[in-house]
Amino acid sequence: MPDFQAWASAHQQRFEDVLRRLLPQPGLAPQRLHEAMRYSVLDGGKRVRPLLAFAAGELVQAEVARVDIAAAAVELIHAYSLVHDDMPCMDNDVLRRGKPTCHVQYDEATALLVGDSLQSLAFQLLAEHKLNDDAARQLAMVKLLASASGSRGMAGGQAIDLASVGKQLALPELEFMHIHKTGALIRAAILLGAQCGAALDEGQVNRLDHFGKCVGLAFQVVDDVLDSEADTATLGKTAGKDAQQDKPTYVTLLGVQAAKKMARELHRAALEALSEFGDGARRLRELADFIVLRKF
Ligand code: GRG
Repeated sequence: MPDFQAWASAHQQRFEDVLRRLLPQPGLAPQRLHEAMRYSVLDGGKRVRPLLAFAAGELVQAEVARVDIAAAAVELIHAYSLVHDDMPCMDNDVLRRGKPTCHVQYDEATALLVGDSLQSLAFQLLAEHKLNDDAARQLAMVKLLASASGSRGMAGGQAIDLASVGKQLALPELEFMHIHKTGALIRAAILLGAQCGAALDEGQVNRLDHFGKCVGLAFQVVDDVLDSEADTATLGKTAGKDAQQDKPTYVTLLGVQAAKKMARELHRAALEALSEFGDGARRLRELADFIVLRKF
């Protein structure tokens, strides 16, 4: 069995080709929009959400070609959220994944349309490809991604985030925001990967979802720590942005040491949620380790 690094980079490389194939091809009209969509999705990013989907797919012996589509749908939603988040009306950033942000490289109207089009493409993929022999389970996947990305999920979390600038949030409020803004899509990636294979019982789905909730929050706590400690070159995005924008974070609320302790506790709880799954959950466990120990 390959070690985690070999497993992850094999998937990342294969998945890059999957995305290249699924995105509108260069030269297809409208050319500038399609070029900007490819610019925003390809050649960058850790692909954490797709890797979580692949790991969950392994747990249920799903066909990789099916998980590829589910993972691509999640990654397109993620890419759209980054493009819109970077725009002047939101976070107003110029650097993403080590490159100029979409609205800087192209223009604001194009960035808006890139996000819109990536979101539509994500749902088109889920509707167009066979992901499960049971049509009702496939329909449930469409609903899952819609609620994870919409106003009761990621977009809602973003709305709370924008409203919280300059405010002092209590820990439960900060947690509520991140469970939606970052956590909802991470949970969806895991559950969508698992929906491509053999059905899990209700208890197993709940444990997997709890794992997703813990790693989703841990991801954000680590993101806050990195924003305060790492440099721009390492992150590929502007470091220190949270403090600069007077945004409440786990670091501003708890301090760096307590935030790191919280990440360790979430890591432990995530692994605990997988304790009954046996060796099939090996890659999920390794991804939880990666998310908490990552340096970028
Ligand atoms: C615009 C509807 C809408 C939502 C935006 C996800 C999000 C909501 C904004 C991103 C801003 C941000 C820095 C969030 C913190 C955590 C996070 C999602 C970081 C970026 O994800 P990574 O680290 O990025 O997985 P890569 O580039 O590796 O894919």
